[in-house]
Amino acid sequence: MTKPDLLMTGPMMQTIQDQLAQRFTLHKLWEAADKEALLRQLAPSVVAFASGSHVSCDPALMGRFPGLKIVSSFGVGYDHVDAAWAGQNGIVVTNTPDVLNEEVADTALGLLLCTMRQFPQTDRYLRAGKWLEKPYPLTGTLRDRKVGILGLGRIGKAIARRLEAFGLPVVYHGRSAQPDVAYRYYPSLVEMARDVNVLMIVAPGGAATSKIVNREVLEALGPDGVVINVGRGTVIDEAALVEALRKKTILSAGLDVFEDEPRVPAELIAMDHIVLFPHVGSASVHTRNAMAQLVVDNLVSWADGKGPLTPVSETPWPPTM
Ligand code: NAP
Ligand code: 8YV
Repeated sequence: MTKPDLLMTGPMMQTIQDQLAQRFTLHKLWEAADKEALLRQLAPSVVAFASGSHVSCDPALMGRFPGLKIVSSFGVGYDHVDAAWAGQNGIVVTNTPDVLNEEVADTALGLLLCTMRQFPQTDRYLRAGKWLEKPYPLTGTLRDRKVGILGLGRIGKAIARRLEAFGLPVVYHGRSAQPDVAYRYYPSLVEMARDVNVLMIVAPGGAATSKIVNREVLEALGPDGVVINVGRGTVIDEAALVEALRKKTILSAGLDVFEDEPRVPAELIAMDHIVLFPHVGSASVHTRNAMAQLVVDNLVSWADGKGPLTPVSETPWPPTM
């Protein structure tokens, strides 16, 4: 039996490559000396993509493959894939939801604790021999904090459960209230920011959320306010955040995601009162393996005629159109 042609748009975990090579004829775009020639050669035959966030799956790329039927993307966020266009063109897009909820929620709480209690800075202080001179200065605290979650979805709820265990009140903002959720809902992000002193961002990227955490929201958060972002860098107006941190109109920030990764603004890197992680929310061996398996399982289930396992909302399965 001939194997269907699959294009891998950029390097992916070895286990994904090994498993997919058993079921598909795997073409690795990043290894091609002449990428344009490979794209031209494969245009008539490719039916599937496996994709990370390194290459944008836009209409210009997907549109070159008239037989393309599925894009299996690594990660729960899929802002690098034009899923609306895919849906309109009979292509199903899959992501890797749920298997990373607890890991990313752990990271969010770790980042919040590091930011409030300055743990990375205390480590640097000890290693620099400064403890021999005097104790580390007293820090801020999680006590008396109220957390507003922007994006109370799968990961947001896992974060909220942890915050409850820490004894912190939780409220949330999204496009709509969730009837089965007991936390207070704010239809207005600015109003929520005014009522909390931690803004926990775990909303997706893309046009609808671009820079929604803007100067007005940061001003509403106020001088005791802390921003934690494990969603997408594009959700924050990064220039406004830098200005707020520089002018101390907010207290601090803990950031796992940035507007133009892996480039991080020099102004942020120079600030010692904030905490920066290199997008490690889901980055444990355990969780990355689970995500990898879901990328493979989606493609294999689809190729077996059983349908994709986790299609995104823009491309429901079976297709409705
Ligand atoms: P999810 O279950 O779809 O939750 C997303 C939440 O965002 C929903 O509650 C949704 O509420 C809200 N939302 C969506 N669009 C919005 C908008 N325009 N304005 C305000 N709220 C909006 O997704 P998830 O699985 O929790 O993942 C969330 C995001 O986390 C991912 O998309 C990804 O960007 C990020 N992430 C980051 C890492 C990392 O390593 N740092 C790892 C995994 C995921 P409504 O529908 O009510 O608006
Ligand atoms: C991954 C993520 O680090 O799932 C997501 O949306 O942001 C992370 O889990 C990312 O997808 C890997 O590129």
